[in-house]
Amino acid sequence: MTSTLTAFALSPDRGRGLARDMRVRWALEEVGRAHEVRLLTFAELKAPEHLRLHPFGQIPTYEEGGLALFESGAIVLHIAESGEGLLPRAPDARARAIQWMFAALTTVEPPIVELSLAGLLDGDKPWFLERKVILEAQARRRLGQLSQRLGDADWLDGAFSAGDLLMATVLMRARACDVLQDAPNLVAYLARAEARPAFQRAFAAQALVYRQATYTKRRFE
Ligand code: GTB
Repeated sequence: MTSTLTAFALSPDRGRGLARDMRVRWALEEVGRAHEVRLLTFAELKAPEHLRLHPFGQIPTYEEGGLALFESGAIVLHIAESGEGLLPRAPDARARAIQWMFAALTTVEPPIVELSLAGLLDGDKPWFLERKVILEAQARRRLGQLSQRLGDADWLDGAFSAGDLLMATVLMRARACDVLQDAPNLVAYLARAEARPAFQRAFAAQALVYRQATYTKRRFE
C-alpha cells in the first residue's frame, strides 16, 4: 500500500529541509515505506478539499489506506509504531523514546520556532533587537539543558529512535537560527543524524521539489 503525504509546492525554506514534511519523509525512509508526495500551493492549503484533511490548512498530512492524519508528531509516531526500527520493542525503552518525541515537539521546538518567527513577524519593530536577544537566550538555555543530558552519548536513549529523528529536525531549525553552535555535542549529534542514509534520501527528495519548482518558475517568467 502506498502512502501519500502533502508538502509545499514551493517551500519557504528554499529546500533546506526545515518544513515539517521533512520529518515525515525521513520517518518513511527509515522504515522503508514507499510513498507519494502531493504538492500544494498556499491557496490549495486553504481550499475545502485540503481542509477536510487538515483543519488548520497546513502541511504535512498523511494518508494510508482509509487512514488520514495531520500533525507531524502524530504521523511520525504512527509510522514508527507500524514499521520497524524507530521504536524499541521493550516497553520501558519504547516509553522513553516516545517521551523524547514529546520533549522535541513540546519543550525544545517552541522556543526555537518563536525565535525563527520573530524576525519574520516583528523584524521591522523598534524593539525587535531587544526581543531577539531574549529569545536567543531562551533558545540557548533549552539547548544547553539538552546538551547536558546528551553528554557524549550518540543518541538520546540507547539506539536511534523516533525521538532522535524529531529532535534532529528541531535542531536543524536551531542551526538555521544560529543558536546551535555553542553546543558542540549537539552539532555532532545532528551531523550523525544527517549522515543516516534515510535522512539523505528524504533531504534530497524535498530539495529536488524546490529546485524543480524554481526552475519551472524561471522558465515561464
Ligand atoms: N504542529 C503542526 C505539525 O507539526 O504538523 C504544524 C504544521 C505547520 O506549521 N505547517 C506549516 C504550514 O503548513 C509548514 S512547516 N504553514 C502554512 C500555513 O500555516 O498556512 C513550518 C515551517 C514553515 C517554513 C519554514 N521555513 O521557511 O524555514 C520552516 C517551517
